[in-house]
Amino acid sequence: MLQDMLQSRRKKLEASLNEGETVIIFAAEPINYPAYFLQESNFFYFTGLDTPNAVLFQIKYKDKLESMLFIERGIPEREVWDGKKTTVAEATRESGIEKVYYLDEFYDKISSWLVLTRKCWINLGNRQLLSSPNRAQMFVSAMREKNPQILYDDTSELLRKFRAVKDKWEIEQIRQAIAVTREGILTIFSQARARMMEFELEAILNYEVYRRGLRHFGFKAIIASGINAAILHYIENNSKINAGDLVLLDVGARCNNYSADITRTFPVSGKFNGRQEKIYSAVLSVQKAVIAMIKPGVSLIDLNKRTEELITKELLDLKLIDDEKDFRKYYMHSVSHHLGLDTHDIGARDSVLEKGNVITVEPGIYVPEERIGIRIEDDILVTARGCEVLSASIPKEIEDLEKLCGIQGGRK
Ligand SMILES: [Mn+2]
Repeated sequence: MLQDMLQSRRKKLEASLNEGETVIIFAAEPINYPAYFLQESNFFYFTGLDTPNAVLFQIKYKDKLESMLFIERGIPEREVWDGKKTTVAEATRESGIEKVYYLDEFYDKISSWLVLTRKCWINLGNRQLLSSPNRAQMFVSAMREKNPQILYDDTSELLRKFRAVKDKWEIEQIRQAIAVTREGILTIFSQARARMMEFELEAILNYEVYRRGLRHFGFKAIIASGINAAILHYIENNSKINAGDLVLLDVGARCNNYSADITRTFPVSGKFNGRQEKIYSAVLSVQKAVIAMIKPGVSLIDLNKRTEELITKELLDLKLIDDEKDFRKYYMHSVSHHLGLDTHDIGARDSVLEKGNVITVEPGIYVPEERIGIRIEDDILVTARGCEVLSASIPKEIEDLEKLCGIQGGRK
């Protein structure tokens, strides 16, 4: 099924390119070898391959997309140490690309095509002032002299509209990532106790995800208890959880490079106190109201505006602010982003929703002076007439959380 999808993605690319336009995508380099390799998202999108250091070259010529894939040549003496490289046969079979060559043939094979190229889309990425250039940037510098007629642009501009609409296979991967993340969250709900360290909950999450066959996460888990939950990007996860604290989990396993992104906030002792319950209910009702708005034609800007209005009203009711203008003091971020190969997936911040988009909805209220930070985040698929909450089976109602979480009094 992935092979069919890869084929149809390349067909769509073929239809959208002008004659003589070229797309060059460099795969990721194995920087943290051997600990962790994460493929470059655009490369994965068109090849389905986790092969490091490869290059995908595509050009539209005579109305047809020519695709060529370049991979590292396996050297037997090295493979004794590093393991086998992807072979030409494997790369062809998995990607469906027939023309697979070795990297040392790259310039020979592409030079005659580059003469025909006016415009080249390439994954340049960002150039940091002091860092060394990446392979795409080095390639462009080298080609400027040989083929000065070529105009270069970053692939993200071109591929935004492709990747924002998920195909069936992609939605399946996100569902699977969510299903596995759910198991981790439910186990944390049942095993978390006061006086545990936050990183113990991270260990539970890791174990539950690993043992279901997923090895990676979309991002470093945020496991934040009490006042730490009011620090938006708290990733230290190294505090002791106090009895009575709320614990915020912002977590997401990755399945075939597609990420889940879920936030739940729960009472470690198994019961919300009055104030926690009030603030939690406020966040939950805002979240539900915003999710109810989602359908094709609504923009992320609409969702943000509505969230701000609703949160402002809640903050006034909670007596946290007296002046509407002050809502930013307790709600500092935006409510939604696209989700996919990247946790913050490409897809413009002002994009108008269409069928097949997958986005998050994640309002929060953060009150450090009361040691409370609450965020609730679900992953949502935009459907023809509305939406489907992909993470709907992960509990977030107060009575469900109180049933599932903790035993009062802490660990024996
Ligand atoms: Mn998110």
